[in-house]
Amino acid sequence: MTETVDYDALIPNNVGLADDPKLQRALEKWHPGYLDWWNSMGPEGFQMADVYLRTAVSVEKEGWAKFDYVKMPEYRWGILLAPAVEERAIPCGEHVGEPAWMEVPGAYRAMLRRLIVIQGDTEPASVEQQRHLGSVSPSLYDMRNLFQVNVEEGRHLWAMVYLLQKYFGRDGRDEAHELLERQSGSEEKPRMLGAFNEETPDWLSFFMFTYFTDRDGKMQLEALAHSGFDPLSRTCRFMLAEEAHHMFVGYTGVKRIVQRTAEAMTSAGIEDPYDIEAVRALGVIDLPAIQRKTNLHFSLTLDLFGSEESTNAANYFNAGVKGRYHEDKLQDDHQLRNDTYPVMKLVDGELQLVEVPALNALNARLRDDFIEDCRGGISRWNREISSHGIDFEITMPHVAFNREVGEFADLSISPAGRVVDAPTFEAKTSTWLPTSEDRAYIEELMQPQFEPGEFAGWIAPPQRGIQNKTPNFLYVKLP
Ligand code: BYC
Ligand code: FE
Ligand code: FE
Repeated sequence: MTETVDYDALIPNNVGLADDPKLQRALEKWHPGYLDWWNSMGPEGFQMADVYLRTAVSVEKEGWAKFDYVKMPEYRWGILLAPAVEERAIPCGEHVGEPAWMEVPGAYRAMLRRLIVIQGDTEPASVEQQRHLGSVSPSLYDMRNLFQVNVEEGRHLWAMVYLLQKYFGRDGRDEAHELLERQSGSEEKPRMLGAFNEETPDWLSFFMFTYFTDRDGKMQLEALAHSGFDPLSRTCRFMLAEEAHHMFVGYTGVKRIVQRTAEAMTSAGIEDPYDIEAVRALGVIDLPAIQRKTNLHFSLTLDLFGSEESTNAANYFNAGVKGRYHEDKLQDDHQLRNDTYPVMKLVDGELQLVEVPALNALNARLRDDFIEDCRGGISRWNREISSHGIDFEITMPHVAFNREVGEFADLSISPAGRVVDAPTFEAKTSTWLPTSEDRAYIEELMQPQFEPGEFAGWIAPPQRGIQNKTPNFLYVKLP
């Protein structure tokens, strides 16, 4: 016998859940499977810990950032939509200016379902990828941030499942079920997009992932926030508010690592960042290894934008189901019928920009917007390094480096953007991408530090804690 759950109380929502018995029934069916998934695939070993988490209980200013101790399986995964914009119009494509859809338009049902499923699939995937990291946290502060990210990605899954169950009938319920069946890295039922089947083996990878890959989340959500399907738009707008913290975790995480490395080098009198043996003897992560991780996570994330030229993307835009980044701020006809956009391609053995119809180049465009958005944090990492008098710069590799999707998938391109042959690429891989030695060394560093206010030796403490608490606040009470 199943217990009756008061879903309206359990799930903070602003979607009128109490008055929607059909949706309640669908959630009642899905919820136990979600909890099973969370308990078996979510943060391993800490389900009983009391974690100082932010919980969104409403979208109002006072409501969306309530902090308290909570055991993760009891987190209140809300279904929250950003406030409706009155008389909102479809922002792009052939229906531009028409009233936004409150229901799924029949003609675009398959398209919307697919986009929502792909978005939904990434959310639990990231939780699966990060499930082993808690046990090697460099501090309770970092552990709390990891779990905050995890519960919010869980909530993002709820957000997509809400849309599927509310608007897509039986198919939607089937898709909601499948979202709990696929598994990151699985042979038989992998997650849908490449990067979400990769491992996140250590905390440097976690920070790179939240800096780069969560930023793909930001870009895609921003584009979907301009959907003509209003419930999707409102859902994504609220998710974006949470995404900022995920990227903050990544940005500050890498910054604290390079800070610690630079400090340690300076106090030991090591000037050469490439004196790997000497740097590693200090128990910190050498800057070239950090560059290799950057190269890896950046290139994996670029693949998430799909092919540079895509008729799928053109169809999404034409239909008005997915906009561009900052669609509302762009000054053009929002239809792109006669426009072109420069896309990088290999022409006569050289990488060159080629003008192509703008409608077909929307994936390339969003990817370019992403690359711009990555710059700020990286230059602040570099300022941190140079402030310690160390001569080293972390750079974004060329867009064509190490790609498996799109234009450059079959090419061998160096991080500097030079076309090389396959054997050269092979021979250089160990300077361009993380090696097994890097992995073994970093793994060795991943020792738990669970004393309040203490931090592992390879990462500097944060400048301040979460929600005006100090870094030594008891962010996680271990059972
Ligand atoms: N891996 O026409 P194309 C996030 C497939 S992250 C495997 O270029 P399209 C988060 C593609 O499906 C944001 N397959 O594709 C971050 C297509 O297959 P079919 C997630 C790939 O559709 C951190 C074929 O190749 N949200 O939220 O224009 C933590 C042809 O490609 C990949 C979204 O992505 C790949 N990387 O573009 C937690 C938004 N790339 O049709 C969460 C929704 C492409 O031939 N998704 N393929 O079977 C989309 O807008 C689009 O689906 C994509 C792909 C931009 C992903
Ligand atoms: Fe997310
Ligand atoms: Fe995220």
